[in-house]
Amino acid sequence: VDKREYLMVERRGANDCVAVITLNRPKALNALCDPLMEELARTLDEVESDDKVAAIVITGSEKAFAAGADIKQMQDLKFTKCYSGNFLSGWDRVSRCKRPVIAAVNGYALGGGCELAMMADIIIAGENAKFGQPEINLGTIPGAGGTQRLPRAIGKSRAMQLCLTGDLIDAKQACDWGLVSSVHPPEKLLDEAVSIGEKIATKSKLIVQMCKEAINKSYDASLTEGLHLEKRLFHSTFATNDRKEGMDAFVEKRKPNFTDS
Ligand code: CO8
Repeated sequence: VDKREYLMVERRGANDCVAVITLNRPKALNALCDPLMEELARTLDEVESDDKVAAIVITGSEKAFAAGADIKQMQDLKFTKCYSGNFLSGWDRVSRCKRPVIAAVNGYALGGGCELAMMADIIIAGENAKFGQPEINLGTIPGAGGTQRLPRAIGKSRAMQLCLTGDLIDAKQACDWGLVSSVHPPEKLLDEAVSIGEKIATKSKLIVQMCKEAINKSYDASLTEGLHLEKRLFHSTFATNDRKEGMDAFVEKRKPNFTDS
């Protein structure tokens, strides 16, 4: 395990194909301060440039995935500095990963923590997880996608209710509402995330990247635009060796041997 200032990095799964990044700022329940987010961004640059890595897991502790942006860091911040310094502009690095990102959420995922989880491609939760956008209690609003990604995930009425009341929901509710894809005993959560990553690692990285790009487009494009991109990416798969290999292997009743090309 490579221990850094605010996080730990390790390789898990067959052939070290899954990079696990564990947020590690226990004294502040993994509150997201600028140096932590900068370290996360640098770490993502690093793991993404490693060809062995097919998927990335981001997790926290059993008590907290992340309890939000660092309130102490924001306490005395003024509008002028926020605006002119473009506060939080680099926080969306996770949403720009080319490899699939799985957020494994135990404990609190609040405010910026919930937003960080929503930047991942897949969220799975421990039974003890709690999600919410409590910014309203602090006299502010979500600033890293909560007002945009949450309604897309769970619908307008539920997102409004969470953001306007600041109420938290538990893992079961989050799963029923479609924010997370599955719920697990807390101690088994990381293994489950790694095994999803391992399964993805058996596919072609190139085609996985295209599929992820197409699905993410559904988040912010019109249906016509999204369908157009999907069709173009689908067509593009026919320019790859892996598409030919996948179909050959099916017809020859054998396992495909993808080369990410
Ligand atoms: N920021 C800074 N410190 C925090 C934060 C936080 N968000 N959350 C917890 N801490 C600190 C506490 O101050 C405490 O430190 P200390 O021991 O020095 O007093 C320590 O972590 C432990 O916390 P608690 O004693 O409060 O632990 P409890 O188990 O009693 O309570 C809670 C846990 C319920 C999670 C509680 O800590 C809490 O309510 N935290 C704040 C949750 C919150 O409001 N989050 C939203 C923050 S605002 C935000 O995220 C804005 C997003 C804007 C964009 C962000 C871009 C990503």
